[in-house]
Amino acid sequence: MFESYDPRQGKRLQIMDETGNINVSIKDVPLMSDSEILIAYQFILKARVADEWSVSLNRQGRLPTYPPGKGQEANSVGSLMAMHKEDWFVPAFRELGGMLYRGIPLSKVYQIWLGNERGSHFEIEKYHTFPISVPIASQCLHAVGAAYANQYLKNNRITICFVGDGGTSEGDFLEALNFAGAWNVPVIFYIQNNQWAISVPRKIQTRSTTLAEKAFAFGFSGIQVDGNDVLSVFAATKMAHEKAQNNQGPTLIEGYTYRLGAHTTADDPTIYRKQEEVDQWINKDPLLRLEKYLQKKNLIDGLAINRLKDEYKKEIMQEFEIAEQTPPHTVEEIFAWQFKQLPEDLKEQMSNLNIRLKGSVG
Ligand SMILES: Cc1ncc(C[n+]2csc(CCOP(=O)(O)OP(=O)(O)O)c2C)c(N)n1
Repeated sequence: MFESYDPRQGKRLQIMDETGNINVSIKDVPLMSDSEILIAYQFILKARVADEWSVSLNRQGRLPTYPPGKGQEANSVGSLMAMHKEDWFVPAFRELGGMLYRGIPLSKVYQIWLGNERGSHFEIEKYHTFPISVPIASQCLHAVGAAYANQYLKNNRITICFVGDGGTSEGDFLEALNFAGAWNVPVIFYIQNNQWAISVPRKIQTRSTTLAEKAFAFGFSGIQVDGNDVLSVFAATKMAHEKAQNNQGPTLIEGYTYRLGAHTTADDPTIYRKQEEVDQWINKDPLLRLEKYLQKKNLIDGLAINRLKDEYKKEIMQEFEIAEQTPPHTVEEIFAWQFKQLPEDLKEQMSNLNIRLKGSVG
């Protein structure tokens, strides 16, 4: 089923365009129902409101750092909606919408950006989600490990792993794809190609025409989708999921999208990119096209949108306050949650850190 959308032939899947119109000639992919589209809209909106508040909290001096995901939300929301609850979700750090869809408390995400390691500690078996991963592409190897374990356990769980376009140049990404192909494990790699890796544009990141086509070198299929179209994201992930469940191995999905905001709140993108480029992408906003579609179908109106925004704002502030009031992590907690049994070298590092910190206090 991926043959009709081969990225090497310049194909990119788009089901809903920028004006909110659905291409009815596309019949060979799974489509979202209107009630699913409404759910997707709500989570994208929630992530958008949280994003805007987070930048404002940073400017107020209450949140030291934050990586905005504005404009990219359809990628993680649409793909997570196509996965099952018990499948594994391995995020990078720009998948807020997907984390909200999974039900992970926003306070956990805020703890991370407040520098509190407790944000990495949540009920992993309840949410089937790995902690946020900042070391670029390192999570791809963890995801293949998880998928390998699931293959061994024959539990039919699929793993989805997120990475950025810059991450595709990392050795970890390439090693992960190689192992995934060689072992034929049930994993989906989802690249959020937001066109920029901080100030490095996608066009100089690699000579490949698309990122999706890299999959073929590792022996599995890749597909490029309009990452601002939640229906395409959902359809591609659903097909990849079915393929993995049928033991047909990994898939690489490239969500073609754009980071409308800064890389993080410490970045100033006006130094390296032109406003005209940003303006072009504002017209392709995933939220606006859904709004147009839902309004045309009388499934939402301005009043309901404002009501949702108010409700989300209240919840977001409550969650932020929980995170803000969380006591700082202890030295032990920095080491506590990665291994079931702490390896000897990390035990030594922990005790050295304790000695050093006591020394600097005394
Ligand atoms: C291994 C590693 N090297 C460098 C960094 C610093 N760094 C943080 S984000 C980033 C760019 C990542 O770009 P991309 O993969 O496209 O993801 P995006 O930030 O655009 O979501 C870099 C180099 C890091 N976190 N980890």
